[in-house]
Amino acid sequence: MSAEQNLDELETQLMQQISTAPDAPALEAVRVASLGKKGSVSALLKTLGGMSAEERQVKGPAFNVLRDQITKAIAAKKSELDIAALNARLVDEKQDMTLPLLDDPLLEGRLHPVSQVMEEISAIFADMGFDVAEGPDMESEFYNFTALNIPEAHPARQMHDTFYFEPDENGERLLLRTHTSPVQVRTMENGEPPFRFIAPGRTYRCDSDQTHTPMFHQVEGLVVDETTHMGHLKHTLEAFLAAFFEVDDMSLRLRPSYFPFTEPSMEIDMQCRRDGNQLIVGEGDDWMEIGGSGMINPEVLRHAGVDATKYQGFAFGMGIDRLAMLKYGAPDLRAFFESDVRWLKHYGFMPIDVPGLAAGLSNKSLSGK
Ligand code: 2NL
Repeated sequence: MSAEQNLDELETQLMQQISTAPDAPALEAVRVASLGKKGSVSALLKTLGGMSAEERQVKGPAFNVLRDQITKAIAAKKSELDIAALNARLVDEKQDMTLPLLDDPLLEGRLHPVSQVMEEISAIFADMGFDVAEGPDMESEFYNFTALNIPEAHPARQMHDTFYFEPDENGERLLLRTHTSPVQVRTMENGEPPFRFIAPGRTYRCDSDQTHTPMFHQVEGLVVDETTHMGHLKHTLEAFLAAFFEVDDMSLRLRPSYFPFTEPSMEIDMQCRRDGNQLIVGEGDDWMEIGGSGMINPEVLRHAGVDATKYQGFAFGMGIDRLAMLKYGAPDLRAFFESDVRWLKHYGFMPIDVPGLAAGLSNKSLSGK
Protein backbone atom coordinates (compact mmCIF):
# COMPACT_ATOMS: atom_id res chain seq x y z
CA MET A 1 0.00 0.00 0.00
CA SER A 2 1.42 3.38 -0.96
CA ALA A 3 1.79 6.35 1.37
CA GLU A 4 -0.93 8.20 -0.56
CA GLN A 5 -3.30 5.32 -0.15
CA ASN A 6 -2.63 5.37 3.61
CA LEU A 7 -3.34 9.07 3.74
CA ASP A 8 -6.56 8.66 1.73
CA GLU A 9 -7.63 5.83 3.95
CA LEU A 10 -7.03 7.85 7.12
CA GLU A 11 -8.95 10.75 5.64
CA THR A 12 -11.90 8.56 4.66
CA GLN A 13 -11.92 6.90 8.06
CA LEU A 14 -11.81 10.19 9.98
CA MET A 15 -14.40 11.87 7.77
CA GLN A 16 -16.71 8.97 8.34
CA GLN A 17 -16.19 9.02 12.11
CA ILE A 18 -16.91 12.76 12.09
CA SER A 19 -20.04 12.52 10.01
CA THR A 20 -21.48 9.65 12.08
CA ALA A 21 -20.60 11.11 15.52
CA PRO A 22 -23.99 11.01 17.34
CA ASP A 23 -23.28 13.77 19.86
CA ALA A 24 -20.76 16.35 21.07
CA PRO A 25 -18.76 13.98 23.36
CA ALA A 26 -18.34 11.42 20.52
CA LEU A 27 -17.18 14.18 18.17
CA GLU A 28 -14.71 15.44 20.78
CA ALA A 29 -13.31 11.89 21.06
CA VAL A 30 -12.69 11.88 17.29
CA ARG A 31 -10.99 15.26 17.55
CA VAL A 32 -8.67 14.06 20.35
CA ALA A 33 -7.86 10.84 18.46
CA SER A 34 -6.91 12.78 15.32
CA LEU A 35 -5.84 16.35 16.10
CA GLY A 36 -4.96 15.83 19.78
CA LYS A 37 -1.34 15.66 21.00
CA LYS A 38 -1.21 11.91 20.46
CA GLY A 39 -3.71 11.89 17.61
CA SER A 40 -3.23 10.15 14.26
CA VAL A 41 -2.97 13.38 12.19
CA SER A 42 -0.56 14.93 14.71
CA ALA A 43 1.58 11.78 14.55
CA LEU A 44 1.67 12.10 10.78
CA LEU A 45 2.81 15.73 11.02
CA LYS A 46 5.55 14.72 13.44
CA THR A 47 7.04 12.38 10.79
CA LEU A 48 7.87 15.44 8.59
CA GLY A 49 10.89 16.23 10.80
CA GLY A 50 12.59 12.95 9.86
CA MET A 51 12.10 13.37 6.10
CA SER A 52 14.38 14.57 3.35
CA ALA A 53 13.74 18.10 2.05
CA GLU A 54 12.22 16.77 -1.21
CA GLU A 55 9.93 14.33 0.52
CA ARG A 56 8.83 17.02 3.03
CA GLN A 57 7.95 19.33 0.12
CA VAL A 58 5.48 16.77 -1.17
CA LYS A 59 4.13 15.34 2.13
CA GLY A 60 4.09 18.61 4.09
CA PRO A 61 1.29 20.27 2.06
CA ALA A 62 -0.64 16.97 1.83
CA PHE A 63 -0.54 16.48 5.62
CA ASN A 64 -1.53 20.10 6.23
CA VAL A 65 -4.44 19.82 3.81
CA LEU A 66 -5.60 16.75 5.69
CA ARG A 67 -5.32 18.55 9.07
CA ASP A 68 -7.27 21.58 7.78
CA GLN A 69 -9.96 19.36 6.25
CA ILE A 70 -10.43 17.45 9.47
CA THR A 71 -10.47 20.66 11.55
CA LYS A 72 -13.13 22.19 9.30
CA ALA A 73 -15.20 19.01 9.20
CA ILE A 74 -15.15 18.78 13.00
CA ALA A 75 -16.20 22.45 13.36
CA ALA A 76 -19.01 22.00 10.86
CA LYS A 77 -20.24 18.85 12.56
CA LYS A 78 -19.99 20.55 15.96
CA SER A 79 -22.33 23.36 14.93
CA GLU A 80 -24.70 20.87 13.29
CA LEU A 81 -24.86 18.87 16.56
CA ASP A 82 -25.33 22.06 18.63
CA ILE A 83 -28.28 23.14 16.49
CA ALA A 84 -29.82 19.66 16.67
CA ALA A 85 -29.43 19.62 20.48
CA LEU A 86 -31.07 23.06 20.76
CA ASN A 87 -33.95 21.99 18.53
CA ALA A 88 -34.44 18.83 20.58
CA ARG A 89 -34.61 20.95 23.77
CA LEU A 90 -37.03 23.38 22.19
CA VAL A 91 -39.37 20.51 21.30
CA ASP A 92 -38.89 18.79 24.66
CA GLU A 93 -39.43 21.88 26.80
CA LYS A 94 -42.27 23.29 24.80
CA GLN A 95 -45.25 24.45 26.87
CA ASP A 96 -48.60 24.91 25.21
CA MET A 97 -49.90 28.00 26.97
CA THR A 98 -53.26 27.65 25.24
CA LEU A 99 -54.10 24.35 27.00
CA PRO A 100 -56.99 24.71 29.49
CA LEU A 101 -55.98 24.10 33.13
CA LEU A 102 -58.54 21.33 33.56
CA ASP A 103 -56.25 19.00 35.44
CA ASP A 104 -54.93 21.67 37.79
CA PRO A 105 -55.54 20.30 41.31
CA LEU A 106 -56.36 23.83 42.44
CA LEU A 107 -59.34 23.84 40.09
CA GLU A 108 -60.33 20.21 40.65
CA GLY A 109 -60.35 20.34 44.46
CA ARG A 110 -63.09 21.93 46.53
CA LEU A 111 -63.23 23.52 49.95
CA HIS A 112 -65.84 21.78 52.12
CA PRO A 113 -68.82 24.06 52.95
CA VAL A 114 -67.93 23.69 56.66
CA SER A 115 -64.41 25.00 55.97
CA GLN A 116 -65.83 27.80 53.82
CA VAL A 117 -68.32 28.81 56.53
CA MET A 118 -65.61 28.69 59.22
CA GLU A 119 -63.52 31.06 57.07
CA GLU A 120 -66.53 33.35 56.60
CA ILE A 121 -67.31 33.40 60.34
CA SER A 122 -63.68 34.18 61.17
CA ALA A 123 -63.58 36.97 58.57
CA ILE A 124 -66.73 38.62 59.94
CA PHE A 125 -65.68 38.45 63.59
CA ALA A 126 -62.11 39.50 62.79
CA ASP A 127 -63.62 42.58 61.17
CA MET A 128 -65.42 43.30 64.47
CA GLY A 129 -62.12 43.03 66.37
CA PHE A 130 -62.43 39.46 67.62
CA ASP A 131 -59.48 37.07 67.85
CA VAL A 132 -59.82 33.41 66.83
CA ALA A 133 -58.87 30.93 69.59
CA GLU A 134 -58.15 27.22 69.28
CA GLY A 135 -57.65 24.38 71.73
CA PRO A 136 -57.37 20.58 71.99
CA ASP A 137 -60.11 18.19 70.82
CA MET A 138 -59.22 15.89 73.75
CA GLU A 139 -60.10 17.55 77.03
CA SER A 140 -60.19 16.95 80.75
CA GLU A 141 -63.46 16.77 82.67
CA PHE A 142 -62.41 19.99 84.40
CA TYR A 143 -62.19 22.17 81.28
CA ASN A 144 -65.13 20.56 79.50
CA PHE A 145 -67.56 20.42 82.47
CA THR A 146 -66.43 21.56 85.93
CA ALA A 147 -65.07 24.96 84.86
CA LEU A 148 -68.31 25.53 82.97
CA ASN A 149 -70.42 25.00 86.06
CA ILE A 150 -71.85 21.75 84.71
CA PRO A 151 -72.58 19.57 87.77
CA GLU A 152 -71.50 15.92 88.13
CA ALA A 153 -75.04 14.68 87.68
CA HIS A 154 -75.71 16.74 84.54
CA PRO A 155 -77.03 14.58 81.68
CA ALA A 156 -74.34 15.92 79.31
CA ARG A 157 -71.73 14.24 81.52
CA GLN A 158 -73.35 10.83 81.18
CA MET A 159 -71.72 8.05 79.19
CA HIS A 160 -74.34 8.11 76.44
CA ASP A 161 -73.68 11.76 75.50
CA THR A 162 -69.92 12.08 75.95
CA PHE A 163 -67.10 10.07 74.37
CA TYR A 164 -64.81 9.15 77.27
CA PHE A 165 -61.34 7.62 77.10
CA GLU A 166 -60.23 4.91 79.54
CA PRO A 167 -59.43 6.39 82.98
CA ASP A 168 -55.75 6.60 84.04
CA GLU A 169 -54.32 5.13 87.31
CA ASN A 170 -55.71 8.13 89.27
CA GLY A 171 -59.20 7.49 87.90
CA GLU A 172 -59.03 10.63 85.74
CA ARG A 173 -60.41 10.28 82.26
CA LEU A 174 -60.04 12.42 79.18
CA LEU A 175 -62.93 12.97 76.78
CA LEU A 176 -63.67 14.39 73.35
CA ARG A 177 -64.87 17.95 73.96
CA THR A 178 -68.66 18.21 73.75
CA HIS A 179 -68.52 21.97 72.96
CA THR A 180 -65.79 24.55 72.27
CA SER A 181 -66.32 26.22 75.66
CA PRO A 182 -63.17 24.62 77.15
CA VAL A 183 -61.16 26.57 74.55
CA GLN A 184 -62.66 29.75 75.97
CA VAL A 185 -61.83 28.80 79.56
CA ARG A 186 -58.22 28.02 78.57
CA THR A 187 -57.89 31.24 76.54
CA MET A 188 -59.14 33.38 79.45
CA GLU A 189 -56.87 31.50 81.88
CA ASN A 190 -53.83 32.25 79.69
CA GLY A 191 -54.60 35.93 79.16
CA GLU A 192 -55.76 39.11 80.82
CA PRO A 193 -59.17 40.78 80.37
CA PRO A 194 -60.64 42.46 78.40
CA PHE A 195 -61.40 39.50 76.08
CA ARG A 196 -63.03 39.43 72.68
CA PHE A 197 -62.64 36.22 70.72
CA ILE A 198 -64.41 33.33 69.00
CA ALA A 199 -63.61 29.62 69.27
CA PRO A 200 -64.65 27.62 66.20
CA GLY A 201 -63.92 23.92 65.89
CA ARG A 202 -64.88 20.26 66.00
CA THR A 203 -67.05 18.96 68.81
CA TYR A 204 -68.21 15.45 69.65
CA ARG A 205 -71.30 13.85 71.12
CA CYS A 206 -72.43 10.25 71.12
CA ASP A 207 -75.50 10.94 69.03
CA SER A 208 -76.35 9.86 65.49
CA ASP A 209 -79.59 10.32 63.55
CA GLN A 210 -81.00 12.44 60.72
CA THR A 211 -80.05 15.72 62.37
CA HIS A 212 -77.09 14.65 64.55
CA THR A 213 -73.63 13.37 63.67
CA PRO A 214 -71.13 12.16 66.33
CA MET A 215 -68.69 14.83 65.17
CA PHE A 216 -70.01 18.29 64.39
CA HIS A 217 -68.79 21.89 64.35
CA GLN A 218 -69.51 24.69 66.69
CA VAL A 219 -68.52 28.31 67.06
CA GLU A 220 -68.66 29.97 70.42
CA GLY A 221 -67.69 33.52 71.17
CA LEU A 222 -67.39 35.81 74.14
CA VAL A 223 -66.71 39.38 75.17
CA VAL A 224 -65.50 40.14 78.70
CA ASP A 225 -64.94 43.68 79.90
CA GLU A 226 -65.96 45.89 82.83
CA THR A 227 -69.30 47.08 81.46
CA THR A 228 -70.19 44.52 78.76
CA HIS A 229 -73.96 43.98 78.71
CA MET A 230 -76.81 42.27 76.86
CA GLY A 231 -77.19 45.18 74.44
CA HIS A 232 -73.68 44.40 73.18
CA LEU A 233 -74.64 40.75 72.86
CA LYS A 234 -77.73 41.45 70.78
CA HIS A 235 -76.01 43.92 68.48
CA THR A 236 -72.98 41.64 67.98
CA LEU A 237 -75.17 38.70 66.99
CA GLU A 238 -77.38 40.84 64.73
CA ALA A 239 -74.34 42.32 62.98
CA PHE A 240 -72.78 38.88 62.61
CA LEU A 241 -75.89 37.15 61.24
CA ALA A 242 -76.67 40.01 58.81
CA ALA A 243 -73.10 39.83 57.46
CA PHE A 244 -73.13 36.03 57.35
CA PHE A 245 -76.45 35.73 55.48
CA GLU A 246 -75.52 38.76 53.37
CA VAL A 247 -78.72 40.72 54.16
CA ASP A 248 -79.13 44.39 55.07
CA ASP A 249 -81.25 43.91 58.17
CA MET A 250 -81.45 41.20 60.77
CA SER A 251 -83.83 41.13 63.71
CA LEU A 252 -83.22 38.76 66.57
CA ARG A 253 -85.45 37.54 69.35
CA LEU A 254 -83.71 36.52 72.56
CA ARG A 255 -85.91 33.89 74.22
CA PRO A 256 -85.34 32.97 77.90
CA SER A 257 -83.60 29.63 78.35
CA TYR A 258 -81.18 27.85 80.66
CA PHE A 259 -77.48 26.92 80.41
CA PRO A 260 -75.34 26.20 83.46
CA PHE A 261 -72.55 28.48 82.12
CA THR A 262 -74.67 31.61 81.56
CA GLU A 263 -77.08 33.63 83.71
CA PRO A 264 -79.40 34.83 82.34
CA SER A 265 -79.49 32.48 79.32
CA MET A 266 -81.28 33.10 76.03
CA GLU A 267 -81.96 31.15 72.84
CA ILE A 268 -81.22 33.19 69.72
CA ASP A 269 -84.09 33.27 67.20
CA MET A 270 -83.61 34.76 63.74
CA GLN A 271 -86.39 36.56 61.90
CA CYS A 272 -87.30 34.67 58.73
CA ARG A 273 -89.97 33.62 56.27
CA ARG A 274 -90.47 30.69 53.98
CA ASP A 275 -91.00 31.11 50.24
CA GLY A 276 -91.88 27.64 48.98
CA ASN A 277 -88.78 25.60 49.62
CA GLN A 278 -86.64 28.66 50.15
CA LEU A 279 -85.79 30.20 53.49
CA ILE A 280 -85.42 33.97 53.56
CA VAL A 281 -83.79 35.41 56.67
CA GLY A 282 -83.95 38.94 58.06
CA GLU A 283 -87.58 39.53 57.05
CA GLY A 284 -91.06 38.02 57.55
CA ASP A 285 -92.89 37.00 60.69
CA ASP A 286 -91.44 33.60 61.42
CA TRP A 287 -88.60 32.79 63.82
CA MET A 288 -85.86 30.22 63.60
CA GLU A 289 -83.58 29.12 66.42
CA ILE A 290 -79.93 29.54 65.44
CA GLY A 291 -78.04 29.18 68.75
CA GLY A 292 -77.81 29.96 72.44
CA SER A 293 -76.35 32.80 74.45
CA GLY A 294 -76.27 34.57 77.78
CA MET A 295 -74.30 36.59 80.29
CA ILE A 296 -71.35 34.49 81.46
CA ASN A 297 -72.01 32.91 84.85
CA PRO A 298 -69.55 34.57 87.33
CA GLU A 299 -68.74 31.04 88.54
CA VAL A 300 -67.27 30.29 85.08
CA LEU A 301 -65.24 33.53 85.10
CA ARG A 302 -63.80 32.54 88.52
CA HIS A 303 -62.84 29.07 87.20
CA ALA A 304 -61.07 30.80 84.30
CA GLY A 305 -59.09 33.04 86.66
CA VAL A 306 -61.01 36.23 85.84
CA ASP A 307 -61.94 38.68 88.64
CA ALA A 308 -65.73 38.37 88.55
CA THR A 309 -66.21 41.36 90.84
CA LYS A 310 -64.59 43.60 88.21
CA TYR A 311 -65.41 41.88 84.90
CA GLN A 312 -68.57 40.59 83.24
CA GLY A 313 -69.42 39.49 79.75
CA PHE A 314 -71.59 37.69 77.27
CA ALA A 315 -71.09 34.41 75.42
CA PHE A 316 -72.88 32.59 72.64
CA GLY A 317 -72.74 29.33 70.73
CA MET A 318 -73.95 28.26 67.28
CA GLY A 319 -73.77 25.13 65.17
CA ILE A 320 -71.58 25.67 62.10
CA ASP A 321 -72.96 22.71 60.14
CA ARG A 322 -76.48 24.09 60.39
CA LEU A 323 -75.30 27.59 59.44
CA ALA A 324 -73.70 26.03 56.34
CA MET A 325 -76.88 24.07 55.49
CA LEU A 326 -79.06 27.16 55.84
CA LYS A 327 -76.80 29.42 53.80
CA TYR A 328 -75.85 27.02 51.02
CA GLY A 329 -79.01 24.92 50.83
CA ALA A 330 -77.55 21.49 51.56
CA PRO A 331 -80.56 19.45 52.70
CA ASP A 332 -78.94 16.47 54.45
CA LEU A 333 -76.51 16.90 57.34
CA ARG A 334 -75.11 13.40 57.05
CA ALA A 335 -73.87 14.01 53.49
CA PHE A 336 -71.48 16.58 55.03
CA PHE A 337 -69.32 13.79 56.40
CA GLU A 338 -69.59 11.12 53.69
CA SER A 339 -66.69 12.50 51.60
CA ASP A 340 -68.55 11.90 48.34
CA VAL A 341 -66.58 13.83 45.69
CA ARG A 342 -69.72 14.36 43.58
CA TRP A 343 -71.40 16.04 46.57
CA LEU A 344 -68.26 18.07 47.23
CA LYS A 345 -68.07 19.17 43.61
CA HIS A 346 -71.63 20.48 43.88
CA TYR A 347 -71.59 22.04 47.34
CA GLY A 348 -67.86 22.80 47.67
CA PHE A 349 -65.99 26.04 47.03
CA MET A 350 -63.04 27.03 44.90
CA PRO A 351 -60.06 27.17 47.25
CA ILE A 352 -58.79 30.36 45.60
CA ASP A 353 -61.96 32.26 46.60
CA VAL A 354 -60.86 33.28 50.08
CA PRO A 355 -63.79 34.91 51.88
CA GLY A 356 -63.31 38.53 52.85
CA LEU A 357 -65.72 41.36 53.56
CA ALA A 358 -64.32 43.58 50.79
CA ALA A 359 -64.46 41.11 47.89
CA GLY A 360 -67.80 39.65 48.99
CA LEU A 361 -68.09 36.99 51.63
CA SER A 362 -69.04 34.00 49.52
CA ASN A 363 -67.44 35.33 46.33
CA LYS A 364 -70.62 34.95 44.32
CA SER A 365 -69.05 36.76 41.37
CA LEU A 366 -65.93 34.60 41.20
CA SER A 367 -67.12 31.04 41.66
CA GLY A 368 -70.56 31.55 40.17
CA LYS A 369 -72.31 30.39 43.37
C1 2NL B 1 -75.66 26.52 71.83
C2 2NL B 1 -75.43 27.27 73.07
C3 2NL B 1 -73.76 28.47 74.26
C4 2NL B 1 -72.01 29.43 75.57
C5 2NL B 1 -72.43 28.56 74.59
C6 2NL B 1 -70.09 29.90 77.01
C7 2NL B 1 -68.72 29.73 77.14
C8 2NL B 1 -68.12 30.17 78.29
C9 2NL B 1 -68.85 30.76 79.26
C10 2NL B 1 -70.18 30.88 79.07
CL1 2NL B 1 -66.46 29.98 78.50
N1 2NL B 1 -70.78 30.46 77.96
N2 2NL B 1 -70.67 29.45 75.88
C11 2NL B 1 -72.96 30.24 76.19
C12 2NL B 1 -74.29 30.15 75.86
C13 2NL B 1 -74.71 29.25 74.88
O1 2NL B 1 -74.09 27.57 73.27
O2 2NL B 1 -76.78 26.33 71.45
N3 2NL B 1 -74.63 26.12 71.12
C14 2NL B 1 -74.73 25.40 69.88
